[in-house]
Amino acid sequence: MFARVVLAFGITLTLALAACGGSTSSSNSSPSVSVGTAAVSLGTAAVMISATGQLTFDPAMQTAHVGDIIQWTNTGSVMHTITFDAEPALSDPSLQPGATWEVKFTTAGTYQYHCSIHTGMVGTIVVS
Ligand SMILES: [Cu+2]
Repeated sequence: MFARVVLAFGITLTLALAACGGSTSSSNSSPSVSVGTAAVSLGTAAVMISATGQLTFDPAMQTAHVGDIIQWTNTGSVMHTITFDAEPALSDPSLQPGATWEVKFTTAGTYQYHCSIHTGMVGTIVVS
């Protein structure tokens, strides 16, 4: 229970800081790492995944090809994150309801991710 309270406070603080900076969201960054790039918009999505109000990624297991734009949409009413286990720089720390986030992998591999807010909300992208 204590951990949940701390987590909620941390989210509130993050949102407040984003507002002070004149930025609507930390999602405005466009991180790029050796295996891929991420941004709010990279182009037309080839693969779509929903971050749902049922606290799932749908589909949880998704295949894609190198160079495909993968788009997550928050279709629920609570904030989620898209946090890559091994590539945290590609992550979206605050996917607001209705918002989207895109990632394009330039390297084949299996990329596991989760929502750092909701325990058990996990997904996998297999890029070939
Ligand atoms: Cu979530």
